[in-house]
Order: sequence, then C-alpha cells, then structure tokens
Amino acid sequence: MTRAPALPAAARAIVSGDRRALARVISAVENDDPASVPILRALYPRTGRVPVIGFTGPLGVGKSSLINALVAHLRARGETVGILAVDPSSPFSGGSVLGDRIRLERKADDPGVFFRSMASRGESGGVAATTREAARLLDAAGFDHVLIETVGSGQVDVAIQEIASTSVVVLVPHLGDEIQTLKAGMFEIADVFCVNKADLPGADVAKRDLADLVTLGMRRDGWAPAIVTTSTTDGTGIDELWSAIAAHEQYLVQSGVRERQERRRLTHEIVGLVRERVGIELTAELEEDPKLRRLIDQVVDRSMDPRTAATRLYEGRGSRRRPDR
Ligand SMILES: Nc1nc2c(ncn2[C@@H]2O[C@H](COP(=O)(O)OP(=O)(O)OP(=O)(O)O)[C@@H](O)[C@H]2O)c(=O)[nH]1
Ligand SMILES: [Mg+2]
Repeated sequence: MTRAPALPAAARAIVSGDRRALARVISAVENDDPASVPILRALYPRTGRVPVIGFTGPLGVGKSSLINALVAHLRARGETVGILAVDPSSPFSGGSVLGDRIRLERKADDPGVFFRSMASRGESGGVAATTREAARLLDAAGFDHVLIETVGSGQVDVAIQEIASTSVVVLVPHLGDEIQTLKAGMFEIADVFCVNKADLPGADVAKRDLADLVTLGMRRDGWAPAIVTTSTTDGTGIDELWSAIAAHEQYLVQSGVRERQERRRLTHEIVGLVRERVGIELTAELEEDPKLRRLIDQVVDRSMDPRTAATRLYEGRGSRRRPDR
C-alpha cells in the first residue's frame, strides 16, 4: 500500500466508518456537487470489491419487505449491509400511493446497516450515474453487501441493472400482467426470480410458468436464472433466496463473466461521461455561434438533413476549439 496517496479528509472519514460523512458525500453526489469529485476519485481504488444486489419488480410485490428480511438474515451472520432505495419522485409512479407500503427499516442503532433513499428525478441517465457513485461510496465504506431497491418502472430499472452484479426480479403469484412486463425487458436482466407472497395461493403455478419461460431461452452468459419462492410474512425461502444470490455471485467470478461485465460497464460509463461533456459543449456552441445557428436553420427549412448537419458539427469541432487546450 505504499503507492496510495493521502486521502482527502472526507474520504478518510468514510473509510474509517464515519456514517455521517458517508451520508454527506452521498448527498453531494445526489446534488451534483463538484466537491464530491475528488472524494470519488480518491476512493475509486478501494471499490469494485463488493457484490451489488439489485431488487426490482412491479409495485407492491414486497421488494422492501424482502430486503428487510435479508438484512436480518445477514446481520444474524454478522455481515454488514448498505442499502440504497431509488425512490420515484414523480407523483405518477404510484409508489407512495399504496397505503400499505413497507418502509425499509433504518435501524439507526445498528452501525452494521446503512440505509439511504435517493430521489430518481426521472432522468434515467442521471439515476444511473448517482446510484452508481453512491454504491461505490458504500463499497469504499467497507460494507459486506450493497442492496439496491428500484421503483419497478422500466427505464430506471434497466439503468440500475447496469450497476447491480446480481439482479433479483420480484414477482407475486398470478403472474398474468407481469409476464408481459417480463417480455418487455425484465426477463433478460433477472439472474434470480423471486416469487414472493408464497403464502397466497398460486405460487407453485407461478414458479412453473417461470421455469417454462426460463428454459425457452439460453442466456449468452450461460447462467440459468434461479427461481425461488418466498414469503416475508412467515419467513419461507429467505435463506434460499440468499443462497441463490450467492450462487450467482460465485458463478460470476468462476466463469469469468464478472470480469467481462465489469469491463463492458466501465467502458459504457466512460463513453457516457464523454458523451455528456461533448453534448454540453456542442449545445453551448450552437447557442453562441451564429454560423452554427445557420446550420440549424438549414435543417429547419429542409435544405439539409439532420444527419449531415450532425456530421458537419461533429467534424468541425476540433477546428472550432480554442488552441489553449
Ligand atoms: N401476504 C404477503 N404479503 C406481503 C409479503 N411480503 C410483503 N407483503 C405485503 O405487501 C405490501 C407491499 O410490500 P412492500 O415490501 O412495500 O413492497 P414493495 O415491492 O417494496 O413496494 P413498492 O416499493 O411500493 O413498489 C405490504 O403490505 C406487505 O406487508 C408476503 O410474503 N406475503
Ligand atoms: Mg418498496
């Protein structure tokens, strides 16, 4: 560890287990505060260590209840858990409309559990970036496991699945409509299916239906998704759920998939960050430069197509930039 440079004070505090410092820096990340950048940079070499388990699925299927049950399970084994709940801030998402929604328990008295809820603000790219960075902070803080609950609404979920190493899709008996959701994309991302509320009738049928679906397609990574039935009301299947998650994590490492997944995701992340910067620069240039505004005029009056304009804009970029950079 001789090469490691001195950490900024906030980073040092996070590593040494200061939960208030952790909460403060997560807020900075959430608010896009540039003060978080050097902290994230300093902590990055200490990340990439911990499994990140994502829980997704339709509203009210029991994601929060399952996370609470798993936290109890893991705490009983002396393992620590950091939890992020990506909450919908849109009034249309319906999440908070459900009167009987279970809150994740904060367990303020237990330093082995850290809970943080993050607003999703509806921009999927933004959610992915802030959640990814918050998960890295939990990783650097030394938790044994990081769990993420998502809102169960298409876009955000797909973004979160890019961050999770294991994705658990939670469903309930009587799959009907949910099967459609699965076809619409959740199916490919599920490493583990959890049929919760198995105390209600129909769980076995749901499990069988899912098993039929799973055997239809072979995944490119070679993993056959596990299907577990659980009930948080009587505790059925919680051990099995965790075993299925652990088995997938083990598979990721042993098969070499984790390494490839990591490389692919980091590449996406870097390209995304460059795209964001280029986008901001180009938008500013378009507003400031009269010549470029004329380019837009041409597209508006149909004398040039958008693709040609984009090529001109893109290729002219280098020469328009000031020579001081
Ligand atoms: N019968 C039964 N009810 C359950 C079970 N697990 C959760 N519930 C109930 O289902 C409701 C929703 O549970 P939550 O844990 O809030 O579900 P969620 O998926 O986190 O909900 P959202 O975050 O709002 O999408 C609550 O009333 C729970 O008590 C279960 O295993 N069996
Ligand atoms: Mg919930």
